[in-house]
Amino acid sequence: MATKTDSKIAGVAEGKTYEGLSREQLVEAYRIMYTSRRVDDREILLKRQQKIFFQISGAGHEAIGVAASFTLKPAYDWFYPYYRDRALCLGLGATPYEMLLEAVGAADDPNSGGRQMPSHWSFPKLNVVTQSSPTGSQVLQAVGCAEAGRYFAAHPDAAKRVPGDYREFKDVTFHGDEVTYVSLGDGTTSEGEFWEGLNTASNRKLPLLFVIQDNEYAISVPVEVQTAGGNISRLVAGFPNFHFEEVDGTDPVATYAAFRRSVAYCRAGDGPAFVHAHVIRPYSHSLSDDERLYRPETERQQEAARDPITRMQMFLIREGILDEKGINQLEKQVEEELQIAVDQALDAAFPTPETVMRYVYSPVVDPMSSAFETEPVVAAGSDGKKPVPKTMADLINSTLRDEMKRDERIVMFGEDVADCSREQYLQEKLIKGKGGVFKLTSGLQMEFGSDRVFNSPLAEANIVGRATGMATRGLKPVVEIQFFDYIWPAMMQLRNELPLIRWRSNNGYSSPAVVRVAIGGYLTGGAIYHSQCGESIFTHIPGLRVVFPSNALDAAGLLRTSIRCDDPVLFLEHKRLYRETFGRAPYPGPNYMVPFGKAKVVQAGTDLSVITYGAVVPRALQAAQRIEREHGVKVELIDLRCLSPFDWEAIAESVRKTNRVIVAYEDSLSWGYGAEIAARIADELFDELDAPVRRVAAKDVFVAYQPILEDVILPQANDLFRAMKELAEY
Ligand SMILES: Cc1ncc(C[n+]2csc(CCOP(=O)(O)OP(=O)(O)O)c2C)c(N)n1
Ligand SMILES: [Mg+2]
Repeated sequence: MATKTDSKIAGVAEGKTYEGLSREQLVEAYRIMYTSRRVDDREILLKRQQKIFFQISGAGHEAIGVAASFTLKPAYDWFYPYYRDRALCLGLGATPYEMLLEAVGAADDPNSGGRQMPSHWSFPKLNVVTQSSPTGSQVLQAVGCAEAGRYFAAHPDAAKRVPGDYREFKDVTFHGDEVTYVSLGDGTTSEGEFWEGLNTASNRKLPLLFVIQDNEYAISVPVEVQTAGGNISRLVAGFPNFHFEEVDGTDPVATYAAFRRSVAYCRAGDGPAFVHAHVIRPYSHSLSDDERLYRPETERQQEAARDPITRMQMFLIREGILDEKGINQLEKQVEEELQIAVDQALDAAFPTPETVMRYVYSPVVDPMSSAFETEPVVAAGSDGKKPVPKTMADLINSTLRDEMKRDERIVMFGEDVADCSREQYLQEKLIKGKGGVFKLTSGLQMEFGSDRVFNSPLAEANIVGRATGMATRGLKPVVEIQFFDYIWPAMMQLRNELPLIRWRSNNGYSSPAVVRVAIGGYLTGGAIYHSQCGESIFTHIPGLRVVFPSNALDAAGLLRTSIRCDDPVLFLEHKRLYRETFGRAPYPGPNYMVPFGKAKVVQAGTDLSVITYGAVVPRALQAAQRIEREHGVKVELIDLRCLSPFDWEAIAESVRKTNRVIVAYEDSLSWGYGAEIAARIADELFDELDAPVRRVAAKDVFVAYQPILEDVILPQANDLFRAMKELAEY
């Protein structure tokens, strides 16, 4: 518990306690609540003076923060708060100055270095984890955080620092009885991710404390519109393993009691707890909102009567804990301290423009460096025979196995990735086990156990959100999205969370998880929802590495780099290439790595360049061989392998040599990945070109089921051949 003992307040009487709170603690509670309210008031003034640029307050929610901070431990428990949690952060030990630094956008803002709006908390020294603006996206990360704590408690050796990969730079701390706090508003309980979080917390009996701060409004939308029946407690009551509390969250003593019981339940390992606290929202939603437009004066007045600050004041006086003089003295002290903090914050230096790109990626591990470039070491086959070339699926499976052996922080989950969730069937050897719909994780649960390889619910946000929370704690989740076509429920996490953890916290946190995804078409019958590409949607996200190998050897090398590096990676595995004859290779050994951003020249040539990747590589190769045979045109075929970062140097070098270039990709033509490459060639290599830049890609339509239609929609070797011929003749 964070308490200040330095100041003696007049009129504090000893003796009686209130739900276990001493009179000193109650004075301290009031100090935190009052400070919180006054920081809001000062920020509102600063916003009106245009010295800060946004304001959202914790007004009305202060008692919750005090109760939570008095029952949880900073730098021991973990915190996924939301923007109304100012009093919580103050109670844990953050200072008004540190908060005001975020409001002014200062370089030294400990939350984000001037990158996030005010009240977007991140205090690494307290275990308050970087928060974003999307409502509810913190819930599944908090689930992952709680799971990570449990995992490290069961595998303490995994927490060790190990030189040579991301582990060298990640301090892992954990406690066997730690609790993870996650809070959200009443409106946010309408988000699907909230329900996914409840489901997993309940099912896994996680030490996760859900706190619903119910001020009855989500901006202007009242709670009865959000929540069936108007009360979230009634709706969640059926979740097993929970301890539930519903409390008047404007009453610090009652709220404290509810938290004390809830935290004890979580800490004992009995399961998650759910505190539903009824609060008020006296200052409109934010400074951009005027609630008088949708709430009549009568309703606002009724609410004001429950203001936790005045209630607490009256309580202290009534109980003889502080007299009026004591209250005035405390408030004066807070004002004086706050004034100093405001003056200091207004004097703080701003971040300089050249820092904007800092911490998009890890500043300590460079996956493009030569440290990630190793030679294959191929063991002889049995009886000294030549080693057998293996499929991409085989080599991915072997790479995962060897990395799991090497690094105990790796956990794997996703839909169907386990061999068998009902372990006894495995133990009794009644079944062979599944290990993924494409069998890429086959045998891993059997070898490494069910706490390292397990099935997730059928919920993609759940997979990526939990992975993000786990990786923030230092685990290395290597999770699977079964089909690229179904990645979209995870889009909030993939666009707004996972790749942003480091940058938005100014390197306070990082989340280097690996998301493996089965992608692509050419399946004959894959149809609309088992054939999609769409990689450019993800290469458009700063902070995310995107890899797309075309053959077994590259898949092994790039997957190992993905796992050992310190950035989040989207690892795209083409389903059609999993078991293709093209591109098989013997296993290149347990340390084979390919650096990111290095293309491969599949075939050297002098007449025209084809820049491509994935399943178009074998098709382009076929076309290139034919055009050389039939027309003597020598094509230089470049496989990018890694899409973000991509190897611009290799492209430029090739175009300078051939002066003609085709950019080919499987995704639909318009706005596709190749559009960026083509634009950059036109921009930077215009003088080198003897012909226009050409693109060969799918039609601007989804992939149809009937093979005749699929063939005409996706780019084929014949399309590439035609384009090569035209361009060579141009
Ligand atoms: C996913 C998402 N949708 C919409 C918004 C815009 N928005 C910000 S806060 C908010 C209302 C949140 O209400 P509630 O969960 O009740 O929390 P409160 O602000 O009342 O404490 C909305 C709609 C957002 N930030 N994120
Ligand atoms: Mg609300």
